[in-house]
Amino acid sequence: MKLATKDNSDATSLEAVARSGSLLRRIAVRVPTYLKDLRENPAWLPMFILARTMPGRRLHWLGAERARSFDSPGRTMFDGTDPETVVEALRSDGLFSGFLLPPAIHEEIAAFAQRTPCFGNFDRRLEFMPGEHTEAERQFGRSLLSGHYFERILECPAALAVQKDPLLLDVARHYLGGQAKLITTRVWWSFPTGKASDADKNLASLGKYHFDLDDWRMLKFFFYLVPVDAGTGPHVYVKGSQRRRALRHQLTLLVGHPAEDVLNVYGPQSPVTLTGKAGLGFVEDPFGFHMGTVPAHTPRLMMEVGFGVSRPSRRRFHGEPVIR
Ligand SMILES: O=C(O)CCC(=O)C(=O)O
Repeated sequence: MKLATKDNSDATSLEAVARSGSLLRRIAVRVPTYLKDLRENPAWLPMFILARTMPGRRLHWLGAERARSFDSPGRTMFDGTDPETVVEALRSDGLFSGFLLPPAIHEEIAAFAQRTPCFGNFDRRLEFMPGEHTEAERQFGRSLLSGHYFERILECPAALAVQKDPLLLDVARHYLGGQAKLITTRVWWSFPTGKASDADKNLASLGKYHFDLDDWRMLKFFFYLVPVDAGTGPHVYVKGSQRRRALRHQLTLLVGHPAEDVLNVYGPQSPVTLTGKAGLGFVEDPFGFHMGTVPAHTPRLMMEVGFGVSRPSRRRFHGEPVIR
């Protein structure tokens, strides 16, 4: 019994050493990128250090501009969505789900995506037609977990119409403060693939709870462009984790945390798995824990429109058009 305890504790300490080794490795590989961020924009450093803490975030709010009152934001495609209700849900849960893209809009973006080559795993050398994913994996000799359109999506008028919809900016200004601005627009596929490495999954933000630390405050609007069920890699958001933040998730160097750790803190009921028909939209505060999941059987096509409050760092984004 004693031996068993010793064996267990040896195993536990070996595991702890391995974990700290991999933690150091994970931090070390990021150092060159951090230095690049710093050179590009010195204001990145205080954000990077302080925006993970609640006091730091509150401090930054002192410089926020007030948004104008909610009056009709202009012609929107989201008729019937009340921006005030959206902002209230964001404040309490970090998430609002229930936007609906008009069919003509999501069908046009999906048709554009079907006929346009995308880039696998954020790598411009891995260009393929989305309908030829299996052949492309064979041709490139590697798994292709994602397929991005990068700047090509700006050639799709329906995607531009979503990006420019005044309701999105209105919600962003009321949630993030008056200086909120559009930063990114991306459309991409997540593909079912049995062979993706952890590195590929991390790059694609799939399979691990994480929070985004690209700005002091951010909002991401997501829209499904195909029906998404449990097998299509639904997005998952941990409700309330943007607001009630455990100290160890503030004083942490890493943005990704194991599911067990996240659920222990925010509760097993806190994750919301977002499934729904093509056109479903939701908006989240990405400081809350969230992740995509790897599709089990059907590719997922999704659009993101992101807002922030600072000049975005080009490096932070994966090649999608950054709007300055
Ligand atoms: O693909 C997804 O659902 C996750 C995207 C994500 O985590 C992110 O944009 O930060």
